[in-house]
Amino acid sequence: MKLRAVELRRIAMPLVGPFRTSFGTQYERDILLLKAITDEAEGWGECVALIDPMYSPEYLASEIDVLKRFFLPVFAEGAGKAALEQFGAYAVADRLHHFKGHRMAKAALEMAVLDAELRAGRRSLARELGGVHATVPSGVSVGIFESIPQLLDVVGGYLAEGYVRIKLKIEPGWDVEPVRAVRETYGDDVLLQVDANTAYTLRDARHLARLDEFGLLLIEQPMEEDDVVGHADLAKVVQTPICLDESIVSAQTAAAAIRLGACQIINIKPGRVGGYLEAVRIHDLAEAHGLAVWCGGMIESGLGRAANAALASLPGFTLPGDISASGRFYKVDITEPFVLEDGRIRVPTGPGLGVTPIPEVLDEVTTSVETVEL
Ligand code: OSB
Ligand code: MG
Repeated sequence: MKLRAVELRRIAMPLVGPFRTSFGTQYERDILLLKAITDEAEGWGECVALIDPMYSPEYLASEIDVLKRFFLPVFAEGAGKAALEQFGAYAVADRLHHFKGHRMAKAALEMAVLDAELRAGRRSLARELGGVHATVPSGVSVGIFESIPQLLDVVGGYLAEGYVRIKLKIEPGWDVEPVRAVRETYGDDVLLQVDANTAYTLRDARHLARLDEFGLLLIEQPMEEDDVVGHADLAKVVQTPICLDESIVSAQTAAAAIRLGACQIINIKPGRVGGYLEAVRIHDLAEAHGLAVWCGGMIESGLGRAANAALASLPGFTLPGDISASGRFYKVDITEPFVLEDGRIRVPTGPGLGVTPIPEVLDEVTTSVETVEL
């Protein structure tokens, strides 16, 4: 396959409501989409970087810059171009490995090339990655609210919609009481977990152990991303299984975290780890070690949501992911919306991602487009 050009498109989509986490509040999602234009087909990539470097060091403008300045030129000529022609999507991570970080940009480019290749070969992403399920269970991530009654209302609404797992965002001052309230109101059968997005330190270990009585599935990334050893220490104090998100940026960091006993569960986000192909490696590694994994979310549009559903259909994804219906975040999605069916999301079966942006909707949310010829 010959990569002729890559279109970089920024879109802005309003969220149905503010989404507050321990690192900030989002009202709108600004997303970079890549379209790989090849001699055989076009493919879509979605960059999950947020507008600010608050979740990870990456941010949208940095990813656009690194793509244009360093990554795309690699495939314009010489060995990079030849590798891409011979190995397709597998060449992307390999030829970009010597550039540090910016995994979300690498992942987006790999996703676009992979989608183009699969569309050309009429193979689905789920089939390509090793998926085995036609649908995946759908969990929902619930932000921090001003009051517990407000939170209970929102959680009740999601349960009524059929979500099979609730994840509560927590931070110091919003942890034990909201969890207790949800348990007391909705019962012990609700699959419930929490996500701190690095808001605590090891000094909070005793406090976090107070969550043990609520039978949570897991506590996600309680401490800083670099504090892998701290998570191993925390695991000795709290009974709730520890799940890492921000700390796991590659199969190598996953292997280290597993060896140290820093986590019993891994949240796999393809963007954070440099792409869907690396995500599969982490899935395989975790499976070999007997760890459960689940697919995280980055408030994706229908494109990223489609790819995440494909990934989550692999056999080691034994916990419900943050793959909610499009309507959880967006009134209008740029693709056919993903909907809940009995608490599950259908894995697309068409070529590549199996979904395509609806041109009129895409145009409406687009804030800029530029094309880099290769
Ligand atoms: O930590 O999982 C997270 C959204 C943005 C950045 C980080 C996270 C999240 C979520 C939302 O929790 C997950 C989703 O897309 O449903
Ligand atoms: Mg998280």
